Amino acid sequence: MIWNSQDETMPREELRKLQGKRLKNIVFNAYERIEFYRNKMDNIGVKPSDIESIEDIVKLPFLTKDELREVYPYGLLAVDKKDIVEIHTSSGTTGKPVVDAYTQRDIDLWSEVMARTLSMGGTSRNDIVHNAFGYGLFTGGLGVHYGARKIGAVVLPISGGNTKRQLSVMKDFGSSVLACTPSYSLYVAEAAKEEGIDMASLPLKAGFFGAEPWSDNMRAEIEEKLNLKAIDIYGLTEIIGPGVASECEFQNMLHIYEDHFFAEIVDPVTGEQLSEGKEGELVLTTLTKEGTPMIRYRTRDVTYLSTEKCECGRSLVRMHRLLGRTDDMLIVRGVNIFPSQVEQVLLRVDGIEPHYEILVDRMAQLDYLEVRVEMNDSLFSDEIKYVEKKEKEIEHELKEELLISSKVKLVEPRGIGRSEGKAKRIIDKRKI
Ligand code: DLL
Repeated sequence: MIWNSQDETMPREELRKLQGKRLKNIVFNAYERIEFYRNKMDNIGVKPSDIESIEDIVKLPFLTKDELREVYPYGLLAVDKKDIVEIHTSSGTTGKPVVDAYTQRDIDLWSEVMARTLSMGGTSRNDIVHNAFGYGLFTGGLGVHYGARKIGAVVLPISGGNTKRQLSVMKDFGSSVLACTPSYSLYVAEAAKEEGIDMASLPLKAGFFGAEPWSDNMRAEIEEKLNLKAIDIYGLTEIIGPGVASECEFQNMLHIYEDHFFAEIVDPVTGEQLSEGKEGELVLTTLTKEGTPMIRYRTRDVTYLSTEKCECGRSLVRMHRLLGRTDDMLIVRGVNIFPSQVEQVLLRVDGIEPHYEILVDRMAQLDYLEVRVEMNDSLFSDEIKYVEKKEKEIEHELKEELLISSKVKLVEPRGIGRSEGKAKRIIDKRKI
């Protein structure tokens, strides 16, 4: 189901022209109204008049998360404070939070791109959207809320937490669409099992999951346990929140709403723009946002792009589901490791649940890597020698994938803490 056929299927040449026009406009405004951007452009001798088309974007300087922190909280406002109607921030666990300040038109844009997103999984005004993303400064809750309202569906603004209540609300009101983090959806399925509720008896048909890394194997598990079609949705606070990109019903890479958010892939070290299909860091530019425009923002998310035509008929470029982050890459004994690689391996193994933690420490000058994974009930009730055999088997599989050895510890069912929001998977004790 295509929400906005005209914009989502626009011929690519026309789209490039529109992007160029919008870029020119946003750069002009940012230069005029935001001292921070003016200084950055002056420093490298670029003027707004140097920007004629979307190809000229490479002339502009990058914007990094550290710079956003320097201008916290209001340094990137392009409008008067009185024109701002809502503010969201990231959780800021690693420093000052990043800020997104929206004008009414930005909220309208957010509603539009989220209506597109929810439509991709077939949401219509006949649906009941069970929104278990957190409401608050985090963008997940309100982003999905605005999209569902725009479509005219019913929203259940339940937010995260209180999992038993989630289940009774789902049952009583007949939730047909679920939105939450992928890890929380599995937690809900697990709670349903404990409560003796058969998920297949509920009317859920689609789920929109994002805000944290997950994999195709995890998708298969979610689809099976929750009996729904699982759609990957991507976004970040700095750009707008969720509603930057989403999979369509073909579940084959995420369409970026590039009439509003221009995407580039760059080499994370040299910053050089990479061609289609090459893996690198995603850089995003907001082409229409008024409150806090972002120009060439380095997301630190790693992916690649494809303009190959999708079966759904949209002409929008697609990005592969995230392959990792330039900053959550762990370097253990000199080898680069992404948590997604560990997850891929774990999801292939029987007898365990997809709840895990990766612990890195340094012992006697040597990096030590430990992966803790939960057993399922049946492995847990097996003899200890089977458990040990399983640990060895996973250690072997991990070594094949990561090329370094690790210690695997199987823990009891529900032995790993659950999160109602984003799961925290890495404990790196070396930094403390
Ligand atoms: O997580 C926005 C969001 C809410 C997206 C709800 C999807 C659904 P932040 O808290 O600013 O915003 O975190 C953004 O989360 O740079 C990615 O590293 C990661 N992320 C977001 N979506 C996905 C996804 C929201 N589908 C950061 N897959 C991003 C993997 C994701 N990682």
